Amino acid sequence: VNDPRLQWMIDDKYSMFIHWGLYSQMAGKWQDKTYYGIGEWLMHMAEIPTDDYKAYAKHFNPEKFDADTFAKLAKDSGISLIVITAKHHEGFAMFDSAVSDFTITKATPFKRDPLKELAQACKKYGIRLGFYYSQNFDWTEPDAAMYKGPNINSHKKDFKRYFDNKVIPQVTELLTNYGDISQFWFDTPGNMPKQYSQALVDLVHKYQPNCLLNSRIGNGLGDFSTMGDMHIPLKGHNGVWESIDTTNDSWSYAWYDEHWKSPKTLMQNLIRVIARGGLFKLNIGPKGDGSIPQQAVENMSIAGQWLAINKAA
Ligand code: FUL
Repeated sequence: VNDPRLQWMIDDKYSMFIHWGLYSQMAGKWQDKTYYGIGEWLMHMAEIPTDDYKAYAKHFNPEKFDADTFAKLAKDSGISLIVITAKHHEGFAMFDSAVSDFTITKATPFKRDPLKELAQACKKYGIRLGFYYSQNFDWTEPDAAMYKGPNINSHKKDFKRYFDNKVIPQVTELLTNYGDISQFWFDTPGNMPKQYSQALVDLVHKYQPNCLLNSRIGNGLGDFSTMGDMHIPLKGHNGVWESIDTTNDSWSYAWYDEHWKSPKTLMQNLIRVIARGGLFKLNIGPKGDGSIPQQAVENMSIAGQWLAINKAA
């Protein structure tokens, strides 16, 4: 590798992904109707009006959330990095943010900042922390990509306004209030112009020069490549690359998704990725109450056991 900052990732090979947000509480269901697909896309699939979606935050009270459980699961699974959704396409901040009221600290009865608690737990267990942030899609912001709310036809989109007033300040908060951040995982850049991807690179480098960026920052930037969702390239890929997979079908928790991958399937995926020179990121979707489905826990640690044996050999 040319960039020595990437060495720890290459050595570790295995990381944990967590999809957790307001959608986890909805669990794939809106007004008694189930929308099959991926849980975190519920707002889009069910065409939930922005105001109704935002108002739902008062039902989100993940009292079973225990940051130590996640850090310990990582440790026990031989994982050195946890990347958690700070803001997904739904636009909801899972952290305390000064520039939005649509946050877990202000809009829910829970009021706590789970990312702060996770940062502390990670520190305690010696686990690295990373954040997922949806920079281009934000379904609650009229100026962001893919907004479908009221007045969508009469609204004159100004992406820069959304970017300057929400993305830059929130990413800054995430880079300055949570200690060392090892990875910033951006997503779905679509046609976002290069100046925005570059602004994010610069911002991350300014505050956390060792923080690594994935290719979904867009426009050919980023320190390593993330393959398409659940894709394992037949012949590997150039440079440092990762495959992302999940323990069942959906990334976030959905009540109907009992399609847990068998240990054998997960093991095969992991081995294919590692053998082709890649890194493996495996996702779990905690429930709306903050607890982790037991199968997800088991799948996470099984893959880690194999890796531990083979790294030692
Ligand atoms: C995708 C997103 O749209 C999904 O919701 C999920 O976060 C996955 C890891 O990336 O492209």
